[in-house]
Parts: sequence; C-alpha cells; structure tokens
Amino acid sequence: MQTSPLQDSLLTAFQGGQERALARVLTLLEGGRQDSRGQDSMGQELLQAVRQLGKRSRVVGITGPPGAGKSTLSDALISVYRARGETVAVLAVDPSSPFSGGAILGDRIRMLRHTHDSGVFVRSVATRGALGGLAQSVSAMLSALEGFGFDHILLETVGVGQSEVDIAQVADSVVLVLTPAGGDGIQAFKAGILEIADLLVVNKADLPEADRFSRALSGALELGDHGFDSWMPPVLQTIAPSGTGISELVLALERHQTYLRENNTATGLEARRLKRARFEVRSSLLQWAEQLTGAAGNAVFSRVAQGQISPLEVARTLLEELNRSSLS
Ligand SMILES: Nc1nc2c(ncn2[C@@H]2O[C@H](COP(=O)(O)OP(=O)(O)OP(=O)(O)O)[C@@H](O)[C@H]2O)c(=O)[nH]1
Ligand SMILES: [Mg+2]
Repeated sequence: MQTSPLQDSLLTAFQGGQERALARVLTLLEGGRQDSRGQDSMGQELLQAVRQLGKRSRVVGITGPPGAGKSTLSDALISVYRARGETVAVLAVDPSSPFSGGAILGDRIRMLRHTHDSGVFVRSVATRGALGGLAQSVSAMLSALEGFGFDHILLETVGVGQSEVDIAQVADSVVLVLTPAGGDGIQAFKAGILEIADLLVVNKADLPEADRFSRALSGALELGDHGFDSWMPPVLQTIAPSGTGISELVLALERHQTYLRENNTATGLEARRLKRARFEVRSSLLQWAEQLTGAAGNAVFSRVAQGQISPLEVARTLLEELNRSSLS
C-alpha cells in the first residue's frame, strides 16, 4: 500500500515518538470508515504502515459494570508500571449510546491522575454507531498505540454486554472487575461473562461481603470448563484507591503473560494474536454488512419479508455488487 507525502511526514513524526502525531493518527483511525467499495477513505494505508512497524505491547482489557472501579484500578496499575520506568497507554471505550443518553467522555477516565506524565497516554473512543464500526476503530487504534511503542496498553470497557465480550478479544489478558455490592456477580453469571475473564478482581473489598462474594465467584469458576493444563482464572481482592491488592494483581497479570508465552500456540500468545486477527477481519466484514444492508433499498427487504426471495440470496447479491464496484 502506498502512503501519501502528508502521511509520510505524519508517519515520520509518529516514529519519532511525537505524541501529537500519535493523537492525529488515532483521530484518523477513529474516524476512518470504509466507503461502499470497502475501501477506507482515510486511515487504511496509515494503519498498515503502523502495523508493519511490528511492535507489540502487553494489552490488558479491563472490563466490568459501571462504577466498579476500573479507572481507579488502571490508575493504580499505571503507578506500578511507571515506577518501573515502563510506558502505558489507556484506551477508554466510552459507552455513550443513543440509549444511555451518552456519558461525558472525560468521565470514564476521571480517576486517572497520570495524564501529565509523558510516559502515559490516555485516549477515549466513543461507542457511537454500529458495533462493527466500533470494533474496527478500537482494534485500529490499538494497533497505532502498539506501533508507537507503549510497553502496556490498558483497554477499559464498560458493562457486561456483547460489545465488551467482543472488545475483550483483542486483549492478551482480560481483567473482569466486579464489586461485592449491587449483585454484579449474579449478572456476570447470567451473561456468561466469566468465560472471557483471565483474572477476576473483586474491587471495593472494603465493603461487606467481599469474602463471601469472592468465594461464590471461585465456586462458579470451578464449575466452568478448564482443562487440567489450562489457565484457571484467579480471584483477587483489591481496594483500588489505597492500592491494596495491586501488587498481587500485577503479579497475577505477569503469571498470565508467562502462561501465554509458555503455551504459545495452543492457548497462548500466538493463539490470542490469531484470535485478534480473526476478530479484526470479522469486524471489517461486519462493517461492510452494515453498510451494504444500510444502502439497500427497503424494496428488497420487503420482498424478503414476503418470502419472495431468501435472505441468503440477497446477501449474495449485495456481496457481488460490492465486489464489482471495488474492481471497477
Ligand atoms: N469503597 C471503595 N470505593 C472505590 C474503590 N475503587 C473505586 N472506588 C470508587 O468508586 C467510584 C467509581 O470508580 P471508577 O474507577 O471511576 O469506576 P469505573 O469502573 O472506572 O467507572 P465507569 O468508568 O464510570 O464505569 C469512585 O468514586 C471511586 O472512588 C474501592 O476499592 N473501594
Ligand atoms: Mg472508568
């Protein structure tokens, strides 16, 4: 893929470690959408150039219900990594949607105290529009942050819904943050969210019932399907604002990284990376599907609704059209 002179100079600044260039690249990637020919109007060449730098970060997904303490925990993790001289980027996926009325962007990351430290970079991405688009933006932005060379990337997502399950697929390690209060646990069991967690954190362990809740979680995990040689998610307790339990969390994350490296191809790092690549391709396909079905007129859907043509037939036709238009 060819880059333009403008992109070349941006890329040079990016490789030179200029945060402003990183911010610009992220904005391009966040806004970058494929056109109806499946070609990205802005960021694709840039993204590919950045990916070819071949840099890797440790990507930790931090997910859990609203207010569980994800940002406070991220903040505590940042302190530990910075004390070791390691760099950290935080990508906070903002759950603002037409349904929730939209949260204020900065609100998601209000707990972060490190925003003036040059070894820390914080960025929000809004979950507007369709899931395919979000997943694509997030994975592209993640690649840019990796290309920039951060040692760690913390990916904060809110909730226990499908989008979080999807986003979690791009992380090397997924930390599920729950609290003893508010019946989070029951929700987690219901949503099957425990399956995506590599580590469980019972934050707000200063609240009553933390031990009982942790034991219930451990019990639920033991019922799950874990092979004898596979990773068993630990259940940890933290009090994020005081840093209690954070060094144990850092250790557990390191144990998980070691596990991933040692089991590289089967369930480890390479498997994770393949899963991520598959997810990235799937997100592109999803986005095309959304665009194609959006562009198709209602007439065609009403024929499907009336049983005159099959959904599969329409899908095939739309794909063929896409193929033709990208060739012409
Ligand atoms: N008691 C107690 N409060 C905590 C703890 N951790 C975080 N909090 C408080 O819980 C509130 C929410 O913390 P955040 O870190 O913003 O939670 P979050 O999960 O990032 O929230 P959203 O991004 O809005 O979903 C804040 O008022 C924190 O001070 C804890 O361990 N114990
Ligand atoms: Mg937050």
